[in-house]
Amino acid sequence: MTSSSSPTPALSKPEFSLPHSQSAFRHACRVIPGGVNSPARAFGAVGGEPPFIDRAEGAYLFDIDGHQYIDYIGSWGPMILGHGHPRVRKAVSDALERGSSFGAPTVREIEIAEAVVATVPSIEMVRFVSSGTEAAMSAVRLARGVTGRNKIIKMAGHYHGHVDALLVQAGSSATTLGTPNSPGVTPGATADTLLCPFNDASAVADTFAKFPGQIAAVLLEPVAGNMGLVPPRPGYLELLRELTAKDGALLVFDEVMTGFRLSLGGAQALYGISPDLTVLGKIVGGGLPAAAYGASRAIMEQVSPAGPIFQAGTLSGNPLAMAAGLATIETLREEFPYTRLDGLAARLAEGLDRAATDAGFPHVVQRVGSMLTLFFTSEAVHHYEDAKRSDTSLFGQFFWELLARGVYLPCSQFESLFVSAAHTEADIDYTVSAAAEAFAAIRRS
Ligand code: KE4
Repeated sequence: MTSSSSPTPALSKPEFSLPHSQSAFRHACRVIPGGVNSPARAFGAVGGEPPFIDRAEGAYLFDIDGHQYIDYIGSWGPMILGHGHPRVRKAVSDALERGSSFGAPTVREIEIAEAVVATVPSIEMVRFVSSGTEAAMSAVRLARGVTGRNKIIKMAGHYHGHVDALLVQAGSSATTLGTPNSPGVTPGATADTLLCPFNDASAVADTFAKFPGQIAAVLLEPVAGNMGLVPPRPGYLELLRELTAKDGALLVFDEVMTGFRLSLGGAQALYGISPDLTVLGKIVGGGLPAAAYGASRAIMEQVSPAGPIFQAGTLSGNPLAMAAGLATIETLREEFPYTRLDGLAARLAEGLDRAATDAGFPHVVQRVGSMLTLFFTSEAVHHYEDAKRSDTSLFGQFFWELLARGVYLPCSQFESLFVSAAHTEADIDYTVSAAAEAFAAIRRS
């Protein structure tokens, strides 16, 4: 395929090879651990070596071997508007004309902070940082500082970045690569981390009963995306809200993935639950390095320099990232693509479900809004143990059969697909056709 406007690659699976990417990967491995700057990109779960991307536009990625792919990674969530949205591109280039980093405050930071306050229901004040990890780490410190308590409840299979205290049964690439509890994380760092299964409110209630008045926060992905897409059971989030309020612990929603994704106000708006603290990332930076954490004024005014709880960052509130994030949020507020995103993702989920059913592969498709996962397991996935029963070998085969047909899924069973506002029905229908072909090819092999 040549034009990025043409919606679909040829369905037939031409001899698919990645010679330039393979050469680049070998070179990368000589100077970068595993050849990548984040293990999620390493294809560890699906085997083989990753394509090296040359450029992206709209719903498409283009690799250095000339392949075009329909992109369902979307940079692992940020690219909800698609790649290279004109408004975002202009905002970043205009900002660049004025300089890339000052180490001093800018008006743009006020503008995006006000946009976040206006869109995320529970946030009255927000601090920007440079990654979701940094935002989650800062939120945990803030929760502990505000409550004067040490323990944190975390859900097995949830991922909050590579924070030492939270690398306990962590999801995403930690699970993919089999290192949910990383070497180098000391027992002391995780001594106050208490694990519960997701979607099991009685486990949380029992933990509170065991440690009354000692738990600073319950931290979770309100809709899990890092063990594959796992929605909260009906009433679960409400129970966590009650349990935390009753004990004086903070309810912390990690909305790095779900923020501005599942609705303009994120999962907390979708489910009508008001957390005490919210962690944001990905979309809030519009594809540039930015993340944030926010809460009530009373809580956030405890953060330095307003309060005693220290947190700092050289590139926090970076002008280019703020420009990209603000342009993205403003576009989402004005265009409100969520109904269309939901329709496209529903079409994809139904099509994948039909293709897997017709091919006779045990599977479950789980979706919330424009996030979804095709699990190769026969039972619904409610928590980490369910997710880990998936057939990751079959997922790897399916991944490569689709990649060879120009469809780029997230390269792990334990991730969520993302549909963007740049995807079209033609892209979705092509993906479903390619999935049917992929299943047929797997059956033949
Ligand atoms: P970062 O430090 O990667 O910006 O954010 C960490 C993080 C925190 N919280 C949630 C809910 C997240 O999903 C993430 C990061 N997500 C992964 C994808 N599942 C990022 C991909 C990667 O690690 O390269």
